[in-house]
Amino acid sequence: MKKIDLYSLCLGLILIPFCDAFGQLTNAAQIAFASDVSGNWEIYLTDNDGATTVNLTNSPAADYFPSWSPDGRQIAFFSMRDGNHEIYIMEASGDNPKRLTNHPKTDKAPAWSPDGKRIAFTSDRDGDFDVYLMNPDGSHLVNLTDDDFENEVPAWSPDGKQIVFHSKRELNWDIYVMDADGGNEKRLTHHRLMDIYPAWSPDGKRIVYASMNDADSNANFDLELHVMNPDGANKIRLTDNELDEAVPAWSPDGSQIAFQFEQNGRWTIYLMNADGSNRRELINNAGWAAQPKWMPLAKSSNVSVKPLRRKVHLWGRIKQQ
Ligand SMILES: [Ca+2]
Ligand SMILES: [Ca+2]
Ligand SMILES: [Ca+2]
Ligand SMILES: [Ca+2]
Repeated sequence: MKKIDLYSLCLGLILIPFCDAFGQLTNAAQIAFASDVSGNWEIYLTDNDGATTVNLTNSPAADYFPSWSPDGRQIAFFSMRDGNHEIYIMEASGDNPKRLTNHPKTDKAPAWSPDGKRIAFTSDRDGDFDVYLMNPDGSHLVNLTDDDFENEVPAWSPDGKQIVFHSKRELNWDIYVMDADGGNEKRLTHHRLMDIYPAWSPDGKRIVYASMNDADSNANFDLELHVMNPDGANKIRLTDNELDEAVPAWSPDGSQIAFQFEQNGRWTIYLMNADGSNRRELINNAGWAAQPKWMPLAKSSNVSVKPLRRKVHLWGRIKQQ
């Protein structure tokens, strides 16, 4: 059966939010994200036009924040399925989920290292949120930011030598960078409002992040996406509107950025070129959609992600009716 026939079959069930078809995604430009459209948060996979979407987690508990392994074969995420937020990994098909952390405090925001050997994440197990590292089997846990501040949402430099994160100090959030062993910490933003969710470009030359706009005459204070050099120089604003943009992620070739965009009081997912042009909608479903992460390009030509017999959502098709 051809793919188009599957779509036709599912379109007959247009009032049902998903269709239990045997569809599969192409191997190109897959984007993982989190959404609560089914009634609870799940990790989904979609292709580069958002038309076909597959639920990878299918767990009644909340599942958030996908992070690809560098070979594209696995996805780390965090979930409430065991009673509190813990870090898990699963195959990119959604199979074989494994819990890596086991602690009553919150463990969240995993980020797989470029060499695949470590997972950075955020935990408040030592009293405030710090950036930790562990192996992909949960062993060799290290607290990299053992201080009295809130340090959250680590992201790796593409060479694996540095980690960028956001931290709340002096009552506002700014972007910081440190070596991957926790040393040599440097502050990259000095802006009096919020600077959050940094992500390093695949060529290592730029960091994209969300910054709260204090320039609007109406004092709207919304978030805009910016890019800067890894030393904090050459800051450029990429978006300009009165709604929030946040949680940016680079495409593996560095040409595009996926991000969350606020619409009607909820998050949707948009794409744009890395210079801010050609802005377009990827996911706008009946719920919230957030935390887009592009599948890595490296080695992915050998990877076959075919979540057969999982529920295929057709929001994009429904949206076009
Ligand atoms: Ca879930
Ligand atoms: Ca925990
Ligand atoms: Ca700031
Ligand atoms: Ca904005």
